[in-house]
Amino acid sequence: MSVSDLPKVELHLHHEGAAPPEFIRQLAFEKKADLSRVFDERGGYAFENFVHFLQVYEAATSVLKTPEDYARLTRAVLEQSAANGVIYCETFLSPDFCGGGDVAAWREYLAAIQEAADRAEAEWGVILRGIVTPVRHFGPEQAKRTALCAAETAGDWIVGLGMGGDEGKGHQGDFAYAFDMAREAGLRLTTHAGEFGGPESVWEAIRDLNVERIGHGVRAIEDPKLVAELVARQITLEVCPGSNVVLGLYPSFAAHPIQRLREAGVRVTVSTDDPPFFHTTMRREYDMLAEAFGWEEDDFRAINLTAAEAAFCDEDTRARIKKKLESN
Ligand code: MCF
Ligand code: ZN
Repeated sequence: MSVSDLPKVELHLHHEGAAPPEFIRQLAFEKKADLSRVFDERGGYAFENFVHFLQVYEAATSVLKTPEDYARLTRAVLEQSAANGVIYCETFLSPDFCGGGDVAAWREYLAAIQEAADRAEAEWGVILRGIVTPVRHFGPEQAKRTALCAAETAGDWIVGLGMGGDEGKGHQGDFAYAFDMAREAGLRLTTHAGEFGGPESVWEAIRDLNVERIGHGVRAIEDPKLVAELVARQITLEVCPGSNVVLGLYPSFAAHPIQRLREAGVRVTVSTDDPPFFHTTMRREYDMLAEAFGWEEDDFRAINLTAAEAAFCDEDTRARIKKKLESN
C-alpha cells in the first residue's frame, strides 16, 4: 500500500479555496463575470505573493453568490476529498461571503451546504463539519458579526470558530470579543498564526484568544520556549506544508519544519489549505512528506490519529472516524 492510499483526516481546508478552477470558470461563464485576472495562461489560479493570493481568493469567490452556488461548490469539493481518501474534513466557511454577515442569510447558505454535505457523505462516505471564519483583514467589528452568526448556528455541524486572512493586520487580541462570544456558545477555537506573523503571533493566539488549535503555527520553530509551550498545552498544529512552500515560507518540503516540530513533541497534523491554489492534494502532501522525511505508513497513521483526537466534532463522530482509520 502506498501512504497516499491511507484514509485521511483533514482539519484545515478553506471552502472557496478548495474550488477547482474549472468550477469557478463555469460559474463565471453562467454569471457573465470577467475573471480573466484570476487565472494564468494554463487555467490555474494566478498570484504573486501572500497578499495577492488573498485578493485572488476574494475575486474568485465573488462568483459564488447564492446558497445553490455553495451547494454545488460543496459537492465539487467533497468529490475531490473523497478521491483523495479523506474520511473526515473540517472546512472554513465565512458568513462574510455567505450573506455578508447577516444571520438569517447565513442560515440559508448553511442549510444548502449541509444538505449537499449529507448527500456527499451518503454517496462517498466523507464526513464534513464547518468552522466559521472571521477574515482578519475585514477587521474586529465585522468579526463580531461573523462570530454572532457562528454562535447562532453552533451545534453538531458548526463546530468551531477559526480566523484566517492577513496576519499583517492588527493583533490576534483585537479579535478577543469575537472569540469569547464563540467560546460561550460552546464552539471550539483555532486561528491562523505563525505563518506570516512569526512566533509572536502564536504567543498572542495562545495568550489572547486561548485557542486549542493553530492554523499553520509552523514558525513557532523559531522560538524554543514557544515550542515547549505548545507541547505543554497540547496544542495541535494544522500544518499545510505545500501551502507554505508555494507562498514562499520555505523553499522546499525538505526545508519545512514539520519534522522538527514533531520530533520536539508538538502535535502536528497535515492538511492542504487551498489545494488547487497551491497545486496540491492530500495524496500529494503525503507523497511529498514521505519523500522528504522518509515517513512511512505508521507515521501517517499516527498523524491521522492526532487529527482525529483534535477534531472539533462530537464524540460519536470521533468514534466513527477512529473506527474507519483502524479498519482501513
Ligand atoms: O491559510 C491560507 C493562508 N493564510 C491565511 N488565510 C487564508 C488561507 N487561505 C484562505 N485564507 C483566508 C482568506 O482571507 O481565509 C478566508 C480567505 O478570504 C476564507 S475562509 C472561508
Ligand atoms: Zn488556511
